[in-house]
Amino acid sequence: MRYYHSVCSCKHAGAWSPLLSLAVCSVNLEANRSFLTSLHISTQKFAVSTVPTQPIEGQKTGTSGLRKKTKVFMGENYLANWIQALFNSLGEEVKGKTIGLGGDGRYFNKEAVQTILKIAAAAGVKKVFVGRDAIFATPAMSALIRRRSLYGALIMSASHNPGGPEEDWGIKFNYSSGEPAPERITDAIYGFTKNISELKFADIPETDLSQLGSHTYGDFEVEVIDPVEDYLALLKEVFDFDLLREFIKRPDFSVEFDAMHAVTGAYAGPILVDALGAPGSSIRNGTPLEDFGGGHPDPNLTYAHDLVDLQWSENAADLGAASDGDGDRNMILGNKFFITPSDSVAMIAANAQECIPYFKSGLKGVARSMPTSGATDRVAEQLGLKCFEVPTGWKFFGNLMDAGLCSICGEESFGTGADHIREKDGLWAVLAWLSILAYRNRDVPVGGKKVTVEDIAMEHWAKFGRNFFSRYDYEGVESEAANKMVEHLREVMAKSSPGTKLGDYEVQTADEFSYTDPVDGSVASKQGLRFVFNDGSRIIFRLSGTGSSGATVRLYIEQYSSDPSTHKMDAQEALAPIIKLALEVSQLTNFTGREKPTVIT
Ligand SMILES: *[C@@H]1O[C@H](CO)[C@@H](O)[C@H](O)[C@H]1NC(C)=O
Ligand SMILES: *[C@@H]1O[C@H](CO)[C@@H](O)[C@H](O)[C@H]1NC(C)=O
Ligand SMILES: *[C@@H]1O[C@H](CO)[C@@H](O)[C@H](O)[C@H]1NC(C)=O
Ligand SMILES: *[C@H]1O[C@H](CO)[C@@H](O)[C@H](O)[C@H]1NC(C)=O
Repeated sequence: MRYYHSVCSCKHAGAWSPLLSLAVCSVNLEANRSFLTSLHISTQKFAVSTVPTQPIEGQKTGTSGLRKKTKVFMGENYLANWIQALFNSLGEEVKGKTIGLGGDGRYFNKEAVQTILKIAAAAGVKKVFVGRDAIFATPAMSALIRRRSLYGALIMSASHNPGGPEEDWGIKFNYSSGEPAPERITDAIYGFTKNISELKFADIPETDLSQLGSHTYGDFEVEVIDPVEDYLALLKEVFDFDLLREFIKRPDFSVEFDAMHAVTGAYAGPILVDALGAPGSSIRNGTPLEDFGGGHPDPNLTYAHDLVDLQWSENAADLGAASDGDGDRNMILGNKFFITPSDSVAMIAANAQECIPYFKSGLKGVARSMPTSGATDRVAEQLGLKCFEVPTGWKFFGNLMDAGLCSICGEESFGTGADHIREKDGLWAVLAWLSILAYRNRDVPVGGKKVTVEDIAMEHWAKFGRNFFSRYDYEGVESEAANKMVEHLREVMAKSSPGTKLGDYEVQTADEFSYTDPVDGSVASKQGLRFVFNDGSRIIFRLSGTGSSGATVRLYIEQYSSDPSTHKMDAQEALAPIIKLALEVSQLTNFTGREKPTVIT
């Protein structure tokens, strides 16, 4: 149920105190009067309080917004300063516009909404769509922006970082109109945080976020909406819900989705259970909690251990899946079987045209981030599609999609997506896998021999070859040591012309990855050091976060094999020779003193 453009919101004010509703109504009556007397639409404003403030250090904003400890954000004016700086930098342009607002359900989101609404109203925003209970998954917000042509949206999330008063909080602004470039916006926000002197708050009451409905305060409107509705409508356009429903209700099929007490808990029920008919018991940790139940909502083999334990037990579901804090990433498991994110994007791409109605006229192209395995390239080659290799960061995919060059894309870091939106999309990936299973099993009678996740992977590898892949992270390496290792690698690369032998491998290219965006011509350089070998194997090094707390060295290793007799091998076993080579070539242990990685994915 939704109420559009209500003039007086008294009738939706049931949950407010009588005093508050009265205040709202009087504002609205005044709004009407001014409409009648001046014959101008929306000239009447609510009162605006100006509160002096001072710049606060450390509000440097990146393309993914601002992320700090929750306590820091809760400090006096900290959030308000940043929000004010954002609206200052948007200036006149944001006046009269509609934006979206929501988050991943973490602690402090609901409080933050009230502050943001007051500053947005004072800045001249016309309308804000807020998710009920301040909930909005990142991909669902992208869907909302596109379906309702919003000016932009604010998303409150610190992705997979833990939530709670002692943990993390974050906010980012997604600017949809594309101009000026996001970097220019983020620089401007930062600039304003450094010279900010006053905050402007509209004197409007707190909005009840627990009820759907529209609230009008003068010429400002807040509409509390169902955060699932637009997103679900979009998914229904992408997937064959009838096929999925028929499949899910089979007594010999089971799916298990772990929402990790994060935002997809609010989506899994309406989508998997209500719309697709999965039993309620197939969703675990399905209630979004402000502290994610004390967990780390990161869908990987370590943190989704509940699900992993289940999938390696006698009670394993046919498809096991998990999503992260804000709903943009995913992990896919079969019965005692892990689909690497690199394989997932390749397998979805290979099956998309047949199994997913949205792609029925074929794919426009595919893309992967540079460190992601080349499995997708093999699919593209056989299907005659263009495959783009881009730096890490979703905006590179977004550009390709806006230009109509890419339909499906993915990253090794558990991000998979398509051009129905401009973010990675966790539940989309789950429905994509369900679609493949449903389609492949459409003629298998109940009780017959089902095509499993593992079968799909084995068939895929038989057809395209297998790109064994693993990532080694060395966290907290001394920055200087890491830099020296990179210098050393650059020297090795300089000597590794095509045809050079490194151990048993013959170099095809050894370079530092640089990318020229085919759409806007921008250049991203120094995106990682790569050794690509003639047999399709690769060794890649990337360095991140060289700061006081040290750097993280990421080593990505990939071994290609077209020989089906190897395809059942354990990845670490298959990769052992090339890992050994990578460590020799880089002298990693010598430089960093590390015998073992901190994490192996
Ligand atoms: C504050 O910083 C912004 C962004 O750098 C700049 O555009 C603006 O002119 C500055 N305002 C004042 C009063 O210095
Ligand atoms: C690595 O250690 C070995 C043995 O200590 C030494 O001979 C070699 O020079 C070192 N290499 C580098 C690059 O530091
Ligand atoms: C899983 O995610 C956590 C939290 O982001 C990370 O610290 C850990 O290294 C990851 N583990 C694996 C196996 O990727
Ligand atoms: C914001 O979202 C829109 C719609 O999904 C997308 O087109 C745009 O690229 C996004 N912008 C950024 C900076 O993420």
